[in-house]
Amino acid sequence: MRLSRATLSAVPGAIRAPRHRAAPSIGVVHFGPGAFHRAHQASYIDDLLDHDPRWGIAGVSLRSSGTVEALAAQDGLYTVAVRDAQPALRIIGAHQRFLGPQQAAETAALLADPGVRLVTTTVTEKGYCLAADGTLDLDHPDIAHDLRAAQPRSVIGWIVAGLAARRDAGAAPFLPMPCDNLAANGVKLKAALVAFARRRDPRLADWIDGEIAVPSTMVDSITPASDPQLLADVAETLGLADAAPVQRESFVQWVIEDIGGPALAALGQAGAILTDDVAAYERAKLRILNGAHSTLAYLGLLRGHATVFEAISDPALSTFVERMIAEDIVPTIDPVPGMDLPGYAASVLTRFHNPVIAHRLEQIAQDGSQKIPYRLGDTLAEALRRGRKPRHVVRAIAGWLAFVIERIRDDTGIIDPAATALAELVQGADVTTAADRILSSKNFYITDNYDDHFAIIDAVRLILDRRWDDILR
Ligand code: CS2
Repeated sequence: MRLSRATLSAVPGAIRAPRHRAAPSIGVVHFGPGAFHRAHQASYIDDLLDHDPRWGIAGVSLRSSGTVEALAAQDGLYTVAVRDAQPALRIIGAHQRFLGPQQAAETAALLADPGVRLVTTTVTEKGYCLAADGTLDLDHPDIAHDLRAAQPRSVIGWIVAGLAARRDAGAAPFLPMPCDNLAANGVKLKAALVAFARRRDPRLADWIDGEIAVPSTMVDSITPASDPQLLADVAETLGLADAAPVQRESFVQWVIEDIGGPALAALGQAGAILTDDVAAYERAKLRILNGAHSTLAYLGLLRGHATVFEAISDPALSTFVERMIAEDIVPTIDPVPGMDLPGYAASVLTRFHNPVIAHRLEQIAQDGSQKIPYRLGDTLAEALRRGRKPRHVVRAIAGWLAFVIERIRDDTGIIDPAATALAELVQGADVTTAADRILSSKNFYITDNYDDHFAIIDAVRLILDRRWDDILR
């Protein structure tokens, strides 16, 4: 038997499930209903729906229809497995619909519907189609397509189309809110929307610029990709088959720039932190947690580890990461009152030591060209401004380059939107030249400081020679 509204009563009573809830209406359209959104944001909204039925979610996938079809077949229900010291399962019923790339007319109708007051996105860093300087890449194939075509392909094209429909109908706009790991994600999304609209309709661009506020957010919960073991564990405990469960740690955090309005008030009631200074939270999370994650991913894979738990249990690597956080990262973040950065850093390391979560380093290693600038590059730049020498961060960035160069040279390949461009720079070049070319390319902004540039290249050579005593000291 498969999980669905009809079989919900068969779910063991001890498992939290949306059993006696008034039918929610759709108040949120979410682009990118992958594992992270379903484990994180949907948990908050699921809590909210217990007492406020206005915020049901329509999940829209712009790329693939597989998971969306599986979820539609389960009436939108799925399991979140919390994998931690106290494991628990929970059935989420926050989604009223799941739409795939073929259902563009339905997506357009929802965006035009004034009942939809919030449009959120988890499309990963690359989904915003930004150039290395953080502004919209007008040459990006999806953006070029959306500037010509009536039916958008990119999330930028969709949000602008939705806002245009509201304006044309004289209806109140929705609130666009990005939920990906980019620094100042609200500022970047807003600028991208305005830049896109500017090319199509300058008056629309002025209207978006003047009328639409886009809050920045910080999202956090470790969410490994679903795997066959998860499906088996869930089926056994539930007594029902779930084709689309997700897993996460118990820790969840959602910090939102408080720009007011009903959607944020509702999310605040559901446990999101509303603040005037989201940037401090973003910086701390991106640079400490994600910076350490990427460091463990590249250096860990090069040292033969497969998961975060394995990598952080490697004493040399874990000491290196601890020192990187304490000596390079924490001193370059200005905390806000009440923020305890060393305490936060310690809690992040404890979370990495979770033995019941198998978070694959290969998953974290994906899309490095999009992640490294926010996670490690910003610390490098900030250290330079403060006259500090962040020697661990230099080596961590070198870890990414060493990983890229080795994978391209031995033909195992990398998963990255810039994989082809990176391969062109690496092929036929020695290590020094390959690293130098990547660091010098305008497509991959890491640093424009001469000393850091060459220090990174030296470290790449040491890593590829497996001179670990020199690198991890
Ligand atoms: C990870 C993040 O895959 C990755 O790159 O660093 O997904 C990380 O697990 C989350 O940001 C934690 O909130």
